[in-house]
Amino acid sequence: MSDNDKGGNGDGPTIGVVVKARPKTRKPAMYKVLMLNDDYTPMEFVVHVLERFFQKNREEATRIMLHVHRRGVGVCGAYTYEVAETKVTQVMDLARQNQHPLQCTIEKE
Ligand code: TYC
Repeated sequence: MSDNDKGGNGDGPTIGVVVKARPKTRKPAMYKVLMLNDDYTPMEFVVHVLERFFQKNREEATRIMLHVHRRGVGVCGAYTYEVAETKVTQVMDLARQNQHPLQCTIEKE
């Protein structure tokens, strides 16, 4: 008897289907919200945005703002798509209301 017909009924090999165990809940894809540097938006406005929309304390908000100021781009946080999209809209709306050119964008993790 070969390995493929153990437990068969004699009419041929017993075919096994390999099923990969997979939990029902899958981790959602995460998206980074990136902040971009510009020459005009005041540093304190960027810190305010990071505190208000990204739940950063003053120290962390200042660290991220300075990183963006020096490097050109930085990560504000990572969220599910809808949350990330909402944060981008909130930041851009507040920036526009205050006539600052601040830009942010989304990148899939
Ligand atoms: N570069 C700006 C300035 O010198 C500050 C700034 C930081 C602007 C981060 C945007 O995402 C930004 N006033």
